Amino acid sequence: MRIDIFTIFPQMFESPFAESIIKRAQEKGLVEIHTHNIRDWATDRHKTTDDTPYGGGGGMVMKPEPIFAAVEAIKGEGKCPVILLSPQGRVLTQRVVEELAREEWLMFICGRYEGVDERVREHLVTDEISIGDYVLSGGEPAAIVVVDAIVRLLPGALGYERSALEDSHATGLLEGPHYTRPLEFRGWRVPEILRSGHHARVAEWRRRQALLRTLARRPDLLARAPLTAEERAWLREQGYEGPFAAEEGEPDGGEQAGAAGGNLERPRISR
Ligand code: 9D3
Repeated sequence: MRIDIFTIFPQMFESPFAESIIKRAQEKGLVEIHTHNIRDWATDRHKTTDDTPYGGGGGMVMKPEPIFAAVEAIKGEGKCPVILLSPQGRVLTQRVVEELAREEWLMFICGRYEGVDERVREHLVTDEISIGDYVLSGGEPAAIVVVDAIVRLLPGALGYERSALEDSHATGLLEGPHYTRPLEFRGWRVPEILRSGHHARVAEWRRRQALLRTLARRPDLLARAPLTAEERAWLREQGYEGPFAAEEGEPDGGEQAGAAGGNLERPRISR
């Protein structure tokens, strides 16, 4: 995969991309990441990338010419999604990440100030993504988040780390507790079941812990998680009163699947 990022702060990407999984994925040739300074395509003496908004109202807007010039110079006759990171974009989910991870070439434009000239959105951008409902100072931290989530899904990117298939968001549930040595720390002991050696019972305990934690913290996820009939019944006993998704093989929606989230498909397993 090739990723091009357009920004007025290319240095913001240096250390995040020079560590851990993203670093190794680049070394292995799984992804090639290029950052471009939009300012390099500004043509005036002061390398201006922003200007005051027509109609007034304070703040600054990113000018269209340097952004078009930068993206067109790199794109050439090629074709690829051109994604604007913006608070008005569709909200990033693991499903969106999986969709983007299937592309061969992606471009990201990072906005700053109050936003970018609308003609960039209308005539250059093919997709717009937000990473959630909170205010960032620009698109750069969002681009780092999106690239991180994509790169770890590229085949071969995860070494001995847990596979992407086991991700909590692939099971549709939060993860339960994890423990390592020492067996006793400040008087707090590791649950006995984990030392029992009964693999099936350990697996069942972990699944129950995941269900309990999801019920306590993110009950909205239970509406979409793939759950067995037994698990649903058990969750009802634990006090869950919300909807469930269809079971494997069931014709449709179970009891009003997705009514809470509006997302009717269950989380996809990536290959
Ligand atoms: C002061 C201007 N804001 C009114 C509240 C609008 C605004 C414009 C630009 C707010 C934030 C930004 C900069 N943010 C991004 O470019 C951004 C972002 C975000 O703020 N939250 C979540 N995802 C993203 S993706 C890009």
